[in-house]
Amino acid sequence: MTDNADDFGRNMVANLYRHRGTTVESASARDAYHTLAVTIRDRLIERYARTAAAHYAANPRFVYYLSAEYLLGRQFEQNLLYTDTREQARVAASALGYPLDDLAALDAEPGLGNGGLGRLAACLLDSLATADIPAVGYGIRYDFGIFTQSFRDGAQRELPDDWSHYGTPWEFAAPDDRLEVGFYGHTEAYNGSGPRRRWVPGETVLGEPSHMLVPGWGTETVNIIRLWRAVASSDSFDLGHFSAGRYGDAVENVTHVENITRVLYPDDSTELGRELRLKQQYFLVACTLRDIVRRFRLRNEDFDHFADKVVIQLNDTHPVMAIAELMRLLVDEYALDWDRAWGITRRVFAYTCHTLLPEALETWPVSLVERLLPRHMEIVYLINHHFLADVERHFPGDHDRKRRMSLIQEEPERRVRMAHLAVVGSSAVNGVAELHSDLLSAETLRDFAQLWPERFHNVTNGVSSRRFLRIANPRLSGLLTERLGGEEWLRDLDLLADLESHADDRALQERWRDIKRRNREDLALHVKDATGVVIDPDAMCDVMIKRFHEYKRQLLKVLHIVTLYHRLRDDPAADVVPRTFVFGGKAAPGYHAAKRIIALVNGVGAAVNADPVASRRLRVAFVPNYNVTRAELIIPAADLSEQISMAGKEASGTGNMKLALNGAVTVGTLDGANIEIRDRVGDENFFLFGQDAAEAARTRRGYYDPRSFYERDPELRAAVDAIASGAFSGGDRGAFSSVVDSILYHDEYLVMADYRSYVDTQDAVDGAWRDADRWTRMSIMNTARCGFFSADRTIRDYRERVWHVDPVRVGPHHPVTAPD
Ligand code: RUG
Repeated sequence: MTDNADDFGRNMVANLYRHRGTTVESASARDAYHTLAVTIRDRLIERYARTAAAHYAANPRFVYYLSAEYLLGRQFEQNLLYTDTREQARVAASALGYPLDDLAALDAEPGLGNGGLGRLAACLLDSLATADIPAVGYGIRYDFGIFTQSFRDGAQRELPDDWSHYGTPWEFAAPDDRLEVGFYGHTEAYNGSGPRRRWVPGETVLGEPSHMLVPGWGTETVNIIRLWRAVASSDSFDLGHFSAGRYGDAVENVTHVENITRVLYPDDSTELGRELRLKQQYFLVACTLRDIVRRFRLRNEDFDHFADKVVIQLNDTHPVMAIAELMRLLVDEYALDWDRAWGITRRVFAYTCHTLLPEALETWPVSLVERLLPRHMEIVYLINHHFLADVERHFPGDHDRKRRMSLIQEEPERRVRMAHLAVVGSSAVNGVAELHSDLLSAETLRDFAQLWPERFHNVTNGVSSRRFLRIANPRLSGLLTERLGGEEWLRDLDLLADLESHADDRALQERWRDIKRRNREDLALHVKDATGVVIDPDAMCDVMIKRFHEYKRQLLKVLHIVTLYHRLRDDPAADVVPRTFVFGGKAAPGYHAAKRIIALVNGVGAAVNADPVASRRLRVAFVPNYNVTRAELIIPAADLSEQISMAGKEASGTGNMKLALNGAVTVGTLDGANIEIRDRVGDENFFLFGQDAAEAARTRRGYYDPRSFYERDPELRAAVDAIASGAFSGGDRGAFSSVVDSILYHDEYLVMADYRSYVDTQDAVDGAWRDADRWTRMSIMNTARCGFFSADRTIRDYRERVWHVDPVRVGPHHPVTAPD
């Protein structure tokens, strides 16, 4: 497709008529946005058609990535960049009377994800396409995604995130490809080619696919992400009830079905909520596997080649029922014998574990699985039977080991262990940072790593340099491109290392500082708009952006802020470096302890910001509704990156990588990928504090008395007492008593034990900040040495260690003839 401004403009006007049915004179901003997006999309669609044709011709092994969430971020800017049409789009937008940036701001961020897991999935899809790997991402098209966060009296409020209220130009629905998914019912024996069993579902719903395009950068490849939505068949609507005026009853069935894909991670604190979650997981898996088998059969017949053409990457435990579902398809529907089906299944799947928290390794009550998915329960039992026989062969008589490894937990309630099913049914298992993978093998999945050491790998996470540097931080990327002599670094992030030898260059340092300052100015405008808080763009921008969870220790950060506040209150001339503390993050709706911490951050922020003395140096801004769009604003402005989880708890982190790449210096524990960041940037460019994983584990195992730290450390005591006294809750002493009690008497995440080390390290941060040249050098070194954390490298690791797939290059003139 030719791409001069005239062609682009003509194409856009034609699209305005065709897609919006309106004219240039009367086009609203939304008409203009939509039309522009469609015009950009036209460039991608043509590449996608060529990609599909190339894939069809090559019949390669595909990576199918299964994930409950994708945090894609806005598509508009990215697609402009990946089609290289920014200038044409700018001209065309102004011909319709709108500045391009105003239209870009109308682009809605798809609410399909939640946190690091979902954003990682999006980064990996981007890098897969960039590496020309044939791949499809499969997920759920949630109506409302996670939730929109706002604050009322400092407390989190959750509102539905109606992200596709106006429709989205990036999505193609395919109602013709709907398929049926069963639930409940029973299984029965019957005579096919010999005695067989089959499932007779008690309820069926329709899964409707849509897809979005996933272009690669600097290549012709455009892959897709295919998303499933539950839709009710027309006979679900009860006209009889409706005619009788019982409107609620009339749509009850429709609602029941469509609730399956209403929200991401429905609250699972009730029986019904848990059932809905499992339903959702199976819905994704059932639709996806049918689609994968369909795609395989476009070019292949014999299932013995299935694993040569298919690798299915399970992103955490949410899609793990896929293992039982593939066995059901192969054995029950395609009549393969069990051993042959199992051999294929095991070769096809690979599993990424993203956690060390026992509560995040899902288990489902056997009674629930039996009721909702009766045939799958039988299949899980059979897999378990064969597996335990295998364990017995390797470890004869070791009953305790069999109990530990079984797919079924017996006590206190019989439950299916999804992580065990994932390991047993996969050819590869990986953790997401070195420490994490080591701890998985040594502790969480030790029995499995002893049985099958060859299955266990590490693949350290990575992030998209295109989104988090090039798009998010145009000033810094402009400088990098200029210094590195072109944009090749966007494909090979290791090239950033060339900056290292210029880290002391005065002119570079000046520009570096200027860019940070201007990014802080931009952030200040946004913060003022979003929170009303005025921040000083010269103050150090100290950033903690991540989900709220006790193990991540936002509470430790709060104690530090209160300590600085007290120092200034006690001595207005105290030597405290001006800082803006920027927070962003949501807490799960049912996670009350995390929600109290959110309220505390807001309470402390209100007190600090209102204090005439403290607010001259310190400001606290909690940006509501943290998402990819907000991340793209905050990260480029950050000077200090808070990565302060209790060591041994954070699997990897990816915000730590994005921040370091943008020149923020980390203050952190030896947890997750912080360790690898520190190894690369150097000890002198990283602020380390606190207990490491082994020490933390020892502290937790031994006699730990958090109160003794409180009693010994006057600053800590003052901070805790202030919280307990109601100083940050309008005098209400009860408001944060649960928070205070938890750290004084349990302190599961060693906030008290690490406080002194943290505060002293923060004093050292102040010292480094005062020496502007030293700080700038540290900042440059962080960017220069973090090329390893590119998601492109992560994809290379997956290819070599897990997937064994080859790229397929898409030519500029590939014939466009293939179905998909
Ligand atoms: O908490 C982890 C992060 O440490 C990690 O960086 C990210 C991507 O690997 O996944 C996060 N995660 C883990 N999100 N949900 C889970 C639950 O298993």
